[in-house]
Amino acid sequence: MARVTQEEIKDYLSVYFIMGSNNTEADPLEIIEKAIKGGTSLFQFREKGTGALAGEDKLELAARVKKLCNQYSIPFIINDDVDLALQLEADGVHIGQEDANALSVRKKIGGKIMGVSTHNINEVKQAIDDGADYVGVGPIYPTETKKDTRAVMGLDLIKQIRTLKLDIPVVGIGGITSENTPPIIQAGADGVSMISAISKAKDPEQAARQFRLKVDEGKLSL
Ligand code: 3NM
Repeated sequence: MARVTQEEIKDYLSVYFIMGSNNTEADPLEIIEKAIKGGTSLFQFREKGTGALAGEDKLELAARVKKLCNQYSIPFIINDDVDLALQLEADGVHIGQEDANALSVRKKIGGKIMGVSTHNINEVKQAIDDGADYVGVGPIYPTETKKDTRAVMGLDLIKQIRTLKLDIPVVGIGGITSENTPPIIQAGADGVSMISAISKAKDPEQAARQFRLKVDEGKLSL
């Protein structure tokens, strides 16, 4: 697979929805389809934490979600599980600092999209050296969804990346709602990622649409 261009990545990061089956009481496929209809630009399959599926069940759900993403032509990315991403021919993987080494992941996945979670400027520089296509920065705001996050960091790291003119697309994560999205884009992020603000929304399609509106407005105002 040819490497996706940086401009394409920036566009994909706009409304970056992440979910696993344990992030909703409803049918995950229904939530994801609504989120895509509302304007989700990339989906990450993150089957982690209490009640997460494993083995065949995880594989089966991932395959169905991949099909859905293909149907709507948005990239399908898998969290952490590089072997599953290769098996399903996903569009990419996202790894954290505690997951596999980014350089070895890049070698395994060739031109697929690789995102890396980062929490300070050294991790960002390392991710760039290792061949990341984008970095995730967070938690921007307090979150209830992931229990083992680092300290809440606000917008400082995003601003630092931009001040230093590091050449890497950036997406914010952690406690993000459509209401608190504008300052993240103003600070220089290319997009926002979220779990609960869409997965637990009464109307996931409308929730995604609000995010899209805020991100598009924010980017236009820069
Ligand atoms: N990673 P919500 S915060 C998966 O800080 C994840 O790296 C984080 O969920 C990080 O949008 C987080 O519901 C959870 O706050 C985001």
